[in-house]
Amino acid sequence: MFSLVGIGGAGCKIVDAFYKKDPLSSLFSLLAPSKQEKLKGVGIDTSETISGLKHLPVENRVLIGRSRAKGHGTGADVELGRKIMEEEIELAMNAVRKVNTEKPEVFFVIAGLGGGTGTGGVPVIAERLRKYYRVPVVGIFLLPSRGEGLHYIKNVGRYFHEVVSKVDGALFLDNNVLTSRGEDIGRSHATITATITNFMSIADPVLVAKEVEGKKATIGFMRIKGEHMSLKDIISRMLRDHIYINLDEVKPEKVHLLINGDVRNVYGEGFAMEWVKNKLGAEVRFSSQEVIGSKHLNIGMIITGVDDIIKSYEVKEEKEEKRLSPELEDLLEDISPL
Ligand SMILES: Nc1nc2c(ncn2[C@@H]2O[C@H](COP(=O)(O)OP(=O)(O)OP(=O)(O)O)[C@@H](O)[C@H]2O)c(=O)[nH]1
Ligand SMILES: [Mg+2]
Repeated sequence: MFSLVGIGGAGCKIVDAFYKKDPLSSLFSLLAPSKQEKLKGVGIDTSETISGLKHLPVENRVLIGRSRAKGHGTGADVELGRKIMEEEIELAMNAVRKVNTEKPEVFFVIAGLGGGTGTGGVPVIAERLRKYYRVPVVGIFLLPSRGEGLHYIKNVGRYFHEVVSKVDGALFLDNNVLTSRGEDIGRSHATITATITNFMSIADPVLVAKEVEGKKATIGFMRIKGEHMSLKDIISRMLRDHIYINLDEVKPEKVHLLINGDVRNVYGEGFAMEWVKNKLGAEVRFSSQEVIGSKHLNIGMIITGVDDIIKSYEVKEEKEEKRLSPELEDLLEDISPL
């Protein structure tokens, strides 16, 4: 069993999406307890937009920083986001404790990096969750599109290492991958949110936590018709269309493919392993869950060792103040203030 904690606008929207009832799962709920019943999620934000969420039960939402942020968010002020979370950590933790009547095996803390509430709040709450529950806390972090402005990018560069240091493993999905292909930011948000909820619907959370322990990673998901298909074709399609970090910037160490469906239709394991080794320099592992007769294959991927994504955020700090020439400095020293 896993539990979700969403922080800031992005984190809350994604937790909300987990609670969306899809018609198929409510059909299955006649046979098995519905996914929603087992789902444990809390959304924490400094913005009133939290009251506009569609699916997350109201008692699972926490508005923090009423007096400092006045319900308008922090305006990408990370130090303010941190301060608010520190001041109201008990309010946030109480909501988490109330929702999690049983101790979960893994926590997923979800936030967009670059804004103030998520970037400032994650280190504070992740640390508390780890201490209190003593289970792995995995981060799911969304990265900003370049079009959102330099301030967001700088915030990522500045706070990246701190945020990552407070979780047991971190998954990154970058909005910039989709916007640089011409998608608008709204579509990018929707696609990445669906990737996360779909991936989690087929992945074992304990396995994910083990796989990414101490690492930086990304995830992908796709659903294809379950016709005869080579593993190499599946992997190359996934890498081309459904992975949301720039693979040219990183040196992955391992690719783990999770296949759920009628796996008798899939072939070519050895060739696929060779192909990935040559293309990415990464090892490949496969796990499958056989669902005989299923018309679709649900495919998930975990790519670990994407540490270099931070490199493109390491923007130089403000240019050093221009030094005055020594002659001018002497001259200024001579002019005594009035
Ligand atoms: N993938 C995805 N990214 C999102 C979504 N919503 C926001 N983001 C991204 O998350 C980053 C941070 O934005 P927010 O979550 O709105 O920021 P915040 O944590 O609320 O911080 P403040 O509003 O500044 O206090 C931005 O780069 C957004 O593009 C979403 O639904 N999906
Ligand atoms: Mg916000």
